[in-house]
Amino acid sequence: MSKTALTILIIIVLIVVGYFIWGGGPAKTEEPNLETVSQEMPVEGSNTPEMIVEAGKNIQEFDISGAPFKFSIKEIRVKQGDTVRINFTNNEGLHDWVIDEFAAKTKQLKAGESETVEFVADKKGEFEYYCSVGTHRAQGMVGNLIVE
Ligand SMILES: [Cu+2]
Repeated sequence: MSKTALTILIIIVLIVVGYFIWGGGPAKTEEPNLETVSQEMPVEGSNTPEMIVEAGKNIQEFDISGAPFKFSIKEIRVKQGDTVRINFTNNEGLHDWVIDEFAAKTKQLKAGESETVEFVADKKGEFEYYCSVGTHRAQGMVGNLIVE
């Protein structure tokens, strides 16, 4: 091996060793401690909606089931302008889910059937939703939609 080749080899070894000592190795830069900002969602029992933002609209989704003669959720609360999506499931008997002021209603569903209705809560106030089958409404199969 010639002297030149040996010199080049030594230089290469020094460069490689130097790289590992000072340059390379695992990066030890301290990652900034990213504080996770946890947003507390208000808990309002079972009528807390699942909030979905979809194509620019705020969708408040509620799963409501019906049985003689009641709805599983007696009160739902949304903000004016929200899109309200009701996933209505009938557990027993024949029922529907109707809200006159927003012209939204499901078909009359048999036990085990489900239907989804969607509408925009474009006015503030308190509105009653109910089951339109027979005298169910008078028997207490009602609930309140509150638009704030
Ligand atoms: Cu009913």
